[in-house]
Amino acid sequence: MIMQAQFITVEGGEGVGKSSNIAFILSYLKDKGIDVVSTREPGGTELSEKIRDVLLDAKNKSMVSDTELLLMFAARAQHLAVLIKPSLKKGKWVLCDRFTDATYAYQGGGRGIPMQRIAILEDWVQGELRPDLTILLDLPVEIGMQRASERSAPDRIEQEKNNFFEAVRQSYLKMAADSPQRYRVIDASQTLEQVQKDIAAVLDEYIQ
Ligand code: Z5A
Repeated sequence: MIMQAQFITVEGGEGVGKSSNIAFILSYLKDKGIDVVSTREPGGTELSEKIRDVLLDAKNKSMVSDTELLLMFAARAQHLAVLIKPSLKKGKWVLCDRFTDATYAYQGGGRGIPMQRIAILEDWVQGELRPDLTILLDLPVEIGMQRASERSAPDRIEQEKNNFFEAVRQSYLKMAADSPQRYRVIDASQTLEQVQKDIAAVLDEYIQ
C-alpha cells in the first residue's frame, strides 16, 4: 500500500464522465481506508470558485486567450495555497477534477497559446508539484458533446466548435503518450459500469 499522500487528477474533454467517475473514485478510495479530499479546477476554494464563474460566464465573450490563461493560473495559485498543498502536507490524498493538463489541452491545444508559456506559469505557480497519477477519460468529441448537451446550457468554453475540442483531445492523447508513467487512458465510450471497472483496476494496481 502506498503510504505517502498522492495527488490524483482526472482529465478529459466535454462530457467524458469526469463528474460521474470522480464520485466513484472518491468512494473507492475511502472504502480502502484512504483519507481523500475531492476538489476541482477551475475552483476548489471560495476565491477560485469566483474566478471560475468569471471564466465560464457565457456573457464574457470579449475575454482574450491570455486573460483566460492567467485567470486559470490565478485560480490555481489560490487552490494550491489554500487546499491542495495543506491537504497533501497533512497526509490526505487529493483527487482533482482537472488540473494543469487541462490548461495545456484547452489554452495550449485549443486556443493555440505556445506550450512553453504555459510551462513557465506551471513552474512559477506549482514549483515542483505535479500530479502523481492522471486518469484520462478519452472519448470521441461528437459523443462527448452529445452527452454534455443533454445536461445543461453550454458555458463560455463549451460554446467552442468541434475542431477546438478535437485539438483538446489530441493534446491530451499526446501528453498521455509522452508521460506513460503518470497517465492511464480509459476508453470512456464504454458503459459507465465498464469504465468504472477499468478505473478500479488502475487504482488497485496503483494502491498495491
Ligand atoms: N478548463 C480550461 O480551459 N483550462 C483549465 O486549466 C481548466 C479547465 C482547469 C470547466 O471544466 C471548463 O474549464 C472546461 C475546461 C475548462 N470547459 N469546457 N468546456 P469542468 O470540468 O467543470 O466542465 P466540463 O468539462 O464541461 O465537464 P462536464 O461537461 O461537466 O463533463 P463531465 O463531468 O466529464 O461529464 P459528466 O457530467 O460526468 O457526464 C456527462 C453526461 O454523460 C451525464 O449525463 C452522465 O450521466 C453521462 N455519462 C457519463 N458517463 C457515461 C457513460 N460511460 N455512458 C453513457 N453516459 C455517460
